[in-house]
Amino acid sequence: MRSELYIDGKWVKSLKGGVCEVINPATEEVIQTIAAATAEDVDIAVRAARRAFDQDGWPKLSGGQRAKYLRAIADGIRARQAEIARLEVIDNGKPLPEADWDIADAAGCFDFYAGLAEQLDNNPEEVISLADDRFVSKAVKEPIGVAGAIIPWNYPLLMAAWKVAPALAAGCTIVLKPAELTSLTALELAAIADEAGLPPGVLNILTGSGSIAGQAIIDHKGVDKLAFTGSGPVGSKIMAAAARDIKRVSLELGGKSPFVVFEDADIDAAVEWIMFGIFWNQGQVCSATSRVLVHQDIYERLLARLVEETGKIRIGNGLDDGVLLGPLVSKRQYEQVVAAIEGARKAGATIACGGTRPEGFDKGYYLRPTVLTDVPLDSEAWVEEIFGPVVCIRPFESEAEAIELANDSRFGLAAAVMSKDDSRAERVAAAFRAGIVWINCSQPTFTEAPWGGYKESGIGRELGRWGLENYLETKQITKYVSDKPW
Ligand code: TXE
Repeated sequence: MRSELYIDGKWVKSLKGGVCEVINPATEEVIQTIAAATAEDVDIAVRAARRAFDQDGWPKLSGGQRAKYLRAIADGIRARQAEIARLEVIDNGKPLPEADWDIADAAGCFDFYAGLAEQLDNNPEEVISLADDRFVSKAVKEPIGVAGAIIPWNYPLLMAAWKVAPALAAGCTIVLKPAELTSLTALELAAIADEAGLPPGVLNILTGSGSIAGQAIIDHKGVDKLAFTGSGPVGSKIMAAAARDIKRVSLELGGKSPFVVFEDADIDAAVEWIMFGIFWNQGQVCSATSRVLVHQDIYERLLARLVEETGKIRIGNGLDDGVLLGPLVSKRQYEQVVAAIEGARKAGATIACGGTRPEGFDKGYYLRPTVLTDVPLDSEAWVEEIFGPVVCIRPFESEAEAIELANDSRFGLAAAVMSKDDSRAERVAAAFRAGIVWINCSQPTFTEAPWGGYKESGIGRELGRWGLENYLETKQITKYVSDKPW
């Protein structure tokens, strides 16, 4: 396990020597201490990233040359997949098969952006047709510069990949801060990039707190672009910091995503997707479909099946075979989710199942998966992101009512609809005010497809070619080609 900062191609201690503790959420034991970077460490890292961008030639490499590094990183992740997946489990708590999937997906993300880096070589400029033929004009894409990226704890390595892979593919250099709760696999990523021979300064990974290391990154004048995934309040701070220096900014924030199930849907399939949509990763998923709206004709039957199936979910240490639900990531997150359930109960909601610690666990931040009914529409439980294994479910009468309830949110990250009537499903999908819409499923995520939210769920899109655009500027080059004097 690594514990130092990775700056300018070297492993170094924080200048002030501070550390943070890493706690295994399944056992509550401290498993490691990691360096806590300060503003001085961040300054050294940003200067290294600047030098790598401005002088050492990373953006001048062809896309194909950068792709070779990205593919080497993908191979490096895959070569150590099993070991990194276990590290993710002891750091974050998620079940091992989920961690294994995340790590494979992170490797796939590097391969995907290697492909897009290569395409930059084939299609570097776009000729623009002008009404005035005395000029010819073209648009070229160039990397923005130094990216400062800050990521959360729910998908530690995958979120690092979503930022690092497109930034490097575009020709940017990057300073990344993982969440203080879950930094171990990001440090392994640094080690893998180092083994892949990535030039010094191109990728810098600094562990530490949000208020010190994170704040220093977002405030640094040497950073040209901020990329963030995390909570809304911190997203606002990041946008305010970006506004001061007109930094480019992309934000992926929270959600309270709806899942609309019509009366013609298969109940068993719907229950499976509902559970996947809210219990995967202990519900600590920005796109979790945490508000389920079910047509009144099947509501009671579906609810009964959901409660029955939820009761069968095996809870335990993510490293144990057959476990489907691990502990929440931290004591704070556990307490926050428990408080949200208690708040819902006080507001008049009924706890159909869950809501308490499972029996037999005296250590670890475990919580039974929870289904809430009769949740008032103006209560916090219905309106705010809970970020835990807690779903609110209510009946609706008509398509119009379902759409209205679904869109009645300040968030707009994701939304799902289930119906055998394809034209109805497409109609509802079109009516959702959300950046990601699933029909007859919930949560599948593809590196090739755009990811991001409407409204307070964020700005910009990650993944796919949109993710690369996040790290590119567009330059207009116009030439006067007429023989006649101007
Ligand atoms: O997030 P924070 P927290 C939501 C979810 C959760 C809540 C709180 O509802 O319950 O946020 O989680 C860094 N300058 N999501 O407190 O604080 C911090 O160090 C710069 C949804 O853990 O937003 C970490 O690296 N950086 C979300 C990152 O921001 C700062 C996933 C995220 O932490 C900073 C996680 C500052 N001033 C939580 N303060 C999603 N969209 O998936 C903190 N950070």
